[in-house]
Amino acid sequence: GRLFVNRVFHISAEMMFDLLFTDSSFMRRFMDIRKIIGVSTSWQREASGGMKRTLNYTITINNPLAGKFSTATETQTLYKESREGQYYMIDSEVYTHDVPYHDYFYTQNRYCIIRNSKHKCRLRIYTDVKYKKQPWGLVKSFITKNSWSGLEDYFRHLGWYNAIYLPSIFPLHLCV
Ligand code: YK8
Repeated sequence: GRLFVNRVFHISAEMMFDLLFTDSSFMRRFMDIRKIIGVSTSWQREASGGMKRTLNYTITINNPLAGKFSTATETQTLYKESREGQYYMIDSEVYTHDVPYHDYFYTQNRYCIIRNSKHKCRLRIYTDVKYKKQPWGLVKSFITKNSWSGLEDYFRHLGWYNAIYLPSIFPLHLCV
């Protein structure tokens, strides 16, 4: 996997969670710009003690090897070890249904939000491309390469948009 974001932001951990994982105006505007259109369910408590929500959306793709759009399903799990205002760990699995070889792979993103002080938190986003069935070696490297480039673009944009949208949360430092 890869660590795409590892930064300190000048907002509380709780606010970072709200920005990224609720139907916030931040996320709505970001998805507008990325041309991601969809619906999400609200967080539901699980028997295991964690929380879950599902997002269904259509993404606009600018990879010439794929179609212009794909539907996607994202399942987010907020771990029960999370502590409000202190520490949040969210795993998200993203299935893109209409891209070549879509039945072979999905993407797993892990978001960690860690409180630094009252008005500071660290955001870490770790991503991995997972295989449901083992493709031919060449196909596998093709999928991996194309997924990384799309993901890198998305998360770089998310980090920058975050900084621009709220100047007060400009990243204090970048330490990847
Ligand atoms: C979520 C991973 C792969 C996919 C894409 C697939 C091309 C396949 C090409 C063939 C287009 C918002 C991505 C990047 C689309 C966007 C997905 C996003 C960014 C020839 C092999 C959507 C996070 C996320 C996870 C997976 C990303 C897809 O919040 O390259």
